[in-house]
Amino acid sequence: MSRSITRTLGAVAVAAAMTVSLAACAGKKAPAGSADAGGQHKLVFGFSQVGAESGWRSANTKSIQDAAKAAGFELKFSDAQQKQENQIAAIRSFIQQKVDVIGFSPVVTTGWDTVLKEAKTAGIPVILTDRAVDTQDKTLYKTFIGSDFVKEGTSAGQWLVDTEKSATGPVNIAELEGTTGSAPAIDRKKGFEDVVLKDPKFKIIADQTGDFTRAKGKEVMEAFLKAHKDINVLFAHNDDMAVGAIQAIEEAGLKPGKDIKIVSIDGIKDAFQAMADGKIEEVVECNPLIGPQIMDLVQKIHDKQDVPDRVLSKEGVFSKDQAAAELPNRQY
Ligand code: GZL
Repeated sequence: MSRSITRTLGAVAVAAAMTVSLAACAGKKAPAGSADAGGQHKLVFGFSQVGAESGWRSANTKSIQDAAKAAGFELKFSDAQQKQENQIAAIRSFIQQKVDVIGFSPVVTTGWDTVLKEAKTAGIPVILTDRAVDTQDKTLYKTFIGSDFVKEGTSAGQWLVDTEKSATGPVNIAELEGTTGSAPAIDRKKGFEDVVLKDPKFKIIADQTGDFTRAKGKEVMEAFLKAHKDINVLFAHNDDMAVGAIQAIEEAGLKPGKDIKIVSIDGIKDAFQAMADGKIEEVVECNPLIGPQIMDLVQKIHDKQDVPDRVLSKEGVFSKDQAAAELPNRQY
């Protein structure tokens, strides 16, 4: 066979091989994970967590990690240290690694469309957990599993209205808000204030973010107490800030539960202990233990099954007279 024909056939063979491999790359993404014992591709789930700012968050992280292991998924986990830029970088890394499904709890509600469009273009489905995003394009994620934060705020507000129904007022309220721009901070504030501020005897005289942490909650409460000698009630958007505030109240020589009544949200063990000690009056539960439900949704999404647009977490409301009995049951 002439040299020129051999060369031509060789070039055609190489081109054909390239086309197949490119088609393989373009059509079916190479899976990111390893195979399991049976040689099956392990589902790879990339998850970007807000951070480790509170007892709630630590319990949520453990629930996700334990549930991913139980489901036999390969979990690529990233802690964003409460910075949106770190979450965006993590999601881009998951896209580069061609994970099967991406999940994240968005630290704030805005600024996600660009990176979520990149995930959609890469053909990687996204699940929102715990907190929502503010987007017009609902095709950017498959489902959102988390609490109804407005309802949590309403529950806290209704407790205060019921507790103070015979008071003529003024009832002066200090509000320790969660992370500025986060769904729980926005919605808990809305739910609480929509109920409470209907009655002019209730006045919010101090209102600032404590970023959901104990340290910041204590620091801001110290400032509140320096500026105001007439605080009657503290509404804390989470228990960690409430526990920090209790330290500030006691260091100021005041009695939490007597001089300042506290209502908080999450339901961590330390808050139940504070209720049992008479320092917190009411805790609205916010359930972090949603790992198993998340993995069930991840599997369904991966298998191209339909999933609900919205999955609500189940949770309750507890008052201090229930605390001692409930404390042994608390899982976080
Ligand atoms: C609520 C969650 C909040 C908790 C805080 O679902 O996003 O973030 O209330 C946590 O404890 O920091």
